[in-house]
Amino acid sequence: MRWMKLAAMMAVGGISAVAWAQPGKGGAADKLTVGFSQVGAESEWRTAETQSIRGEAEKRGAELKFADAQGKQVNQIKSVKSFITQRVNFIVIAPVVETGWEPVLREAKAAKIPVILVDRGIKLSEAGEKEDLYTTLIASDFVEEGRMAAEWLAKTTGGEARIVELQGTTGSAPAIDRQKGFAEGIAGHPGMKIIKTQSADFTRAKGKEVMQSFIKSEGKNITAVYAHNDDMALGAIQALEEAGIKPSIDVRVISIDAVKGAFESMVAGKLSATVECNPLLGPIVFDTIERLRAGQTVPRFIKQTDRLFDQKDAAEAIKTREY
Ligand code: GZL
Repeated sequence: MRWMKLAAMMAVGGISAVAWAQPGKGGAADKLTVGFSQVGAESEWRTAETQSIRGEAEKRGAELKFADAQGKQVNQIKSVKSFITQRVNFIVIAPVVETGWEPVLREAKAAKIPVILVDRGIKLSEAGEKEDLYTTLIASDFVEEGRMAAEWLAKTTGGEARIVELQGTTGSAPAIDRQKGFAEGIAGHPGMKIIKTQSADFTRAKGKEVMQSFIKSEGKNITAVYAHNDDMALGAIQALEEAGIKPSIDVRVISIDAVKGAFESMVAGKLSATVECNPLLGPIVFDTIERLRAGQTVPRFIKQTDRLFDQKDAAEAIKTREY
């Protein structure tokens, strides 16, 4: 069929095209089937992303086979294998961790099913990098998000802060890169030190628990909290308040995601600032699929733009937030 021949002709390097046949019964007129392997439901952000992708599939009349991995890569790999067996047209993966993907991506490639990574990237071996194992990554730049958080904290503290850090899921791209970006951002400020850092797995409950342990060991020594997502920050705020410490006044709290709960907390004068990481990726995921089906090429990395919000602009911004 036309778009398949077009795709085959678009033999390009550097940017991605679907240069192989699409499985499924027949032409582009067939109902599009997409297998989506989702990390889980660990945060407000994750829920918003799932709703966006599900909603867009419905809007476009595509069949979405959805698999929630409950935070386990083994479940994601099982789901991807099942999508291959079911001969879906495209596979979309939000990879819970960066490594361990090459074997199953090779199976998808052998089955001629294009893979789109959404919201988190992966690390491939040198050989893997050359095998064109996924078509594109649609995500934010987490290193940039970490830098933005650090720069805001440096500016508002005059470069003096004793920081405790709540890391996201160990081995995940956002945890690795947000830690990297923040460290780079404070490197130029000798008065800014990370005095404790630990994973709280992107959840509110763990964020509270780890923050309680930080308060126990560091107490009044803490002047700032950097959380890799809002859910952990909101848990940390609960721990601060229960210890009689005023969030944002005694201890500044900065995080990433910019979910509704974060805005409510900033309006209440508790969370100090948050860097947006847009989870509403459904439209761009399906636009990208349509471009590939039409034989067009897409960039290897489709970067989402982010911005920082703090208490100054929270009351106004909350009125128009979509997630
Ligand atoms: C970011 C995403 C992260 C969010 C967390 O793209 O992978 O995972 O920042 C979520 O809230 O759990």
